[in-house]
Amino acid sequence: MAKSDKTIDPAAKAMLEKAAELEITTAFDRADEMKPCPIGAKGTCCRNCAMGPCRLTKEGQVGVCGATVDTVVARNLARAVAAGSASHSDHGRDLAFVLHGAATGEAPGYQIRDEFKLAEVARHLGVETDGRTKEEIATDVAEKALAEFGKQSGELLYLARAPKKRQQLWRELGIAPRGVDREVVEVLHRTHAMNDQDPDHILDQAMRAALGDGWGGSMLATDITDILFGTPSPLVTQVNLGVLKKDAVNLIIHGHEPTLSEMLVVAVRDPEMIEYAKAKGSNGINVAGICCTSNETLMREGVPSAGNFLHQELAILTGAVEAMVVDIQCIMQGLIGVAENFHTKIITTSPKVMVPGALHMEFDEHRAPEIAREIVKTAIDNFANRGPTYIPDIQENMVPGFSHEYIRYMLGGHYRGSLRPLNDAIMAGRLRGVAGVVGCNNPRVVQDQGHFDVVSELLKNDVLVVQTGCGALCNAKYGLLQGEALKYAGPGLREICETVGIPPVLHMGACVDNSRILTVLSEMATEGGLGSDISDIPGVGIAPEWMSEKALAIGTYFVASGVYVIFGVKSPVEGSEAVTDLISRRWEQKVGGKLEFEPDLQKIVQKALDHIDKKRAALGLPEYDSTRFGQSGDRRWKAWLKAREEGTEVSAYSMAGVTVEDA
Ligand code: BF8
Repeated sequence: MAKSDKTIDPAAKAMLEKAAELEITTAFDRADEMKPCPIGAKGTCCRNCAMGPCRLTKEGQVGVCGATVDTVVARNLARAVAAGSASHSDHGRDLAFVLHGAATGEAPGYQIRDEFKLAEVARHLGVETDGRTKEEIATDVAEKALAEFGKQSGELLYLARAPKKRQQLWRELGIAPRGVDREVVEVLHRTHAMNDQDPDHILDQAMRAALGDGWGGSMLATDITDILFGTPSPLVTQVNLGVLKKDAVNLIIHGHEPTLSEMLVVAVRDPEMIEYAKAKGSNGINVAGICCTSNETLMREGVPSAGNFLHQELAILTGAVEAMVVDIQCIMQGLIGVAENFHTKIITTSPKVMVPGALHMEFDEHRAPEIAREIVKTAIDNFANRGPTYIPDIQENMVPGFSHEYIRYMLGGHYRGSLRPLNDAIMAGRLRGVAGVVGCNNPRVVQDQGHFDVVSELLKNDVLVVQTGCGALCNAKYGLLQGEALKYAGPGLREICETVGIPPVLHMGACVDNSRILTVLSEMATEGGLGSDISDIPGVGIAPEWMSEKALAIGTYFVASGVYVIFGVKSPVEGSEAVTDLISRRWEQKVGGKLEFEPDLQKIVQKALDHIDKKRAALGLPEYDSTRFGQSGDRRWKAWLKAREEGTEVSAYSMAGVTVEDA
């Protein structure tokens, strides 16, 4: 495959050509050179003790200990889910520590920005609010949150946010998580060599650990981030490599935790720092994000995004990046090799992540503003070392920031905010259903193709799409996260979007913010009209380009919450028919949700629509009919299209505060 065929993004295409010209390799090349191990790919390699590794390749073959292929495959999936759960949740724990420091004054520079959210979280965690200062409340909230990680018995407090029926099911099945950490530890214990050997039983514990992430660690991460930095609401910003500036110091923030990146944003906006940058010959400082740090900062601060996961090396190839500051997760070690060809400094900041060849400037929440300024100064001082630059002039507008609080607000204001209009639209058939399309890029498939094809096809079929993580950044690059994207929407969906004033794809945040989708689903299920549990809702979860263990954790907690989840790329359980059957069929009987792996994008869409229609039928809702709705709203639309065809001047119209020049 030609290099430029490995992505549908014109900016990425340009950078891959540049990489070829400079003879610099990236993940796109390494994916070609490194053929996946065929045994590991199917999940049939067991490396859990020194009697192996045992590679189970033949029918009926067992490991040295006697482990069957089904046990090995289940163990490997469970361990991946545990690793993903641990990653998100540990991120949540760190946020809780920062909240504690902000409340007690030990973390100067941080504030409690959202008191409403604090009060709401306090209520969920059983923290008294009457007559208390926000600092007192926040101290208790942080301590209660931290206790959720180490809790040994009972169940997580946030489980009460799920529909009652769902909570009951978790209890009956024995998969209601007791404590966030405990469930992860138990997966590791059970999957130690020669321990738990029943695939069903092993994977029940994987669901329990994943639920501890979704309804525990991740949900706490989301809530505490909102308390500290504000609950997102829509704003306008830009995405893709064109956001880098030729004449300014470019600082890229990459990773996940917003604690340092928020401080970096403050530092780069400091007039003293801007003056310093100008004194060094630049035209100021430009900060841009990559991956989930980008999602965090673009939806709260409007910081533009340089792109999604596979853009991290490409950004450095522009030669215009003075520093790439990383913290945790999704940070390719290959960054160092690419940066060696340029002046770019890779700066690690987390005590958990060191990268050989990087400059380590360790983050400490107790002196965050000072460290942030040191990092920004390091980037500025590096501007003088910049060589030739090549920044593709490609960027797109996007409207991020649809927190569940904002969704409720936009559907009825403060006086009657609820998800009622959303449920009504699904019940009437204006919306066929809802889909969460989330997750990564994976260089084993064409960058962004999966996200774009799946989402644009769902929109055409009147499915309202919410996105998080790199999937959201992906489709933002193609204009799907703004009003213009209504041209992709079916008539019913378009009518709803025009009425409410929203794009057809709603950006709901970073990967930890998939917990926001759980909250929306839970509220839809309890609002009335769409059954009484998440598994009743005509909706699906899709990760078309997944690559990370975190994605498997997310997928598993959605399944255990009752959602049909489809992953693209390939199946990590292909080596076991029994495990494939368990997660794709028997899990549905057990928890109402199921997990499938389907590399064919068209089949993903078809399966998603079939499932949505099946759920509509089960609820007794009218069969979806694309011709039934959208006529009144369409008139203006059709008049607009006709006027445009005739070459008549048509005025721009406004949606959600965004001026749309062309729709
Ligand atoms: O947590 S979508 S590539 S950046 S794992 Fe990573 Fe995947 Fe991006 Fe955010 Ni999520």
